[in-house]
Amino acid sequence: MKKKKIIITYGTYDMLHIGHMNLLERASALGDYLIVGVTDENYDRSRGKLNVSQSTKTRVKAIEALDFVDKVIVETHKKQKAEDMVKYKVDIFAIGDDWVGSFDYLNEFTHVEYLARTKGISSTKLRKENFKPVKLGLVGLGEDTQEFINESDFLSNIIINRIYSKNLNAVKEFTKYNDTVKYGHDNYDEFLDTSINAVYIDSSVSEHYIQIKKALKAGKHVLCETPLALEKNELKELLGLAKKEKKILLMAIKTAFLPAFNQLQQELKNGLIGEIKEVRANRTTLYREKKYSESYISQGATNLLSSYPSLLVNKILGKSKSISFFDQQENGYDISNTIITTHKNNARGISSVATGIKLEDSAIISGTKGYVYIPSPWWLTKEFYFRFEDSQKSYSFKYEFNGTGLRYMIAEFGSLIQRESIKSKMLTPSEMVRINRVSLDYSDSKKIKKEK
Ligand code: C2G
Repeated sequence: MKKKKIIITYGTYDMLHIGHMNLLERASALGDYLIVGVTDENYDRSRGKLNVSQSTKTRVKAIEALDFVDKVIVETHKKQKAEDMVKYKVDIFAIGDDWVGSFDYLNEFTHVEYLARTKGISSTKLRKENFKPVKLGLVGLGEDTQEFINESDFLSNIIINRIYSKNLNAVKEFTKYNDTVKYGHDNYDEFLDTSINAVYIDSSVSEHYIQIKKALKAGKHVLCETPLALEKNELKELLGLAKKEKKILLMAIKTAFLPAFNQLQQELKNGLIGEIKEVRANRTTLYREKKYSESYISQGATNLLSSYPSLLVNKILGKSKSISFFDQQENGYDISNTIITTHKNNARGISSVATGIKLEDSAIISGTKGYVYIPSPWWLTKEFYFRFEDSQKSYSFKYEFNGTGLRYMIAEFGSLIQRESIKSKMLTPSEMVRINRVSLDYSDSKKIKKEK
């Protein structure tokens, strides 16, 4: 029997349109069996496609429904195309001619064919016609505000034009010289009463709870720096409120949304390093050297930084059974803290955070057969290494990373709003509760010490 002629093609297929259909039909006509690789949203973000409006699941379903498509696979990483050519014994790799030259390297495995692209139609155009951009207001004016605005510029579905801060003079000064943010407020209720549909809160931690609560009640989606609340019942109340109002409440931990960080979690699932027994991660910033204000620094290293290592520990080891703190205090607040948690199967998490001492900001995930090393700063994950007893055997993973990392988080927030989905898979409400708990448990432990 003659072997079937196998064709493969790849794409995002956001808002499937006639241009995609024409290409798929033509690709299918080249052979007997058409495989379509649909890009996973995390992979799309890693290759700079930040504005995809539909989830991977929705896009896969749309392609699966097409008569001339025989098999749908999900594309998750750059090297996958070469792997797929061998795995599926592909005869022809077909792709639109906007990619001419880019995939010539695949000629080593198969025959590469570039097909004419349909003119006058694109996902970008359809997104513009079908989705209103998210109007985002900024709460708090600080050292990182401008960076947040700059990073949002890479997202076509986000518009930032308003800011609130208690400091009217600073707001006036900021809006006077800012190219995008033209409206300033020093009255929070008035700010919430405008046409914004979401807020990003980067104020002092003691203000978070009330600002989140008011924003949710006013029907706004919320992205907020950590911790979200400083009391256990407050956090529960906020999450309950978000659910009731059908609004997103997301912690602004940028690491959770980085393509490489998500890929690391995927890679760990293959069990290569055996049973995971320990996660070590540090996060230190000498804010004083970076000229941050004393009032900012006095919020304490645990409040300011612990969410990052806690994210890693929680993602890898899950819920903790116990928690202990080994802090160093100066002027009434913690300049460093080592947090040790115990977990199921006798696993442990060891994280150090500091604003007053500098540590190596790397992370190591250790298992019974090997470990993963993420170089400093691990929380801006760009690469990681699998290492074993046999030092000859090692694998490295490197990813593209653009800007300061914030854009991936803002992209997820914007996508959730547009997809009318209130939960992020990259940072779930129960993970947020566990991460926030570290700050709460630490402040409880200090209260107990004082009482004694
Ligand atoms: N396409 C087309 N005509 C259009 C728009 C797109 O023929 N007007 C083709 C593209 O050339 C591509 C396919 O439709 O072959 C999917 O396009 P996108 O969804 O934009 O995906 P893309 O970013 O091109 O994916 O691994 C992913 C691939 O490398 C490329």
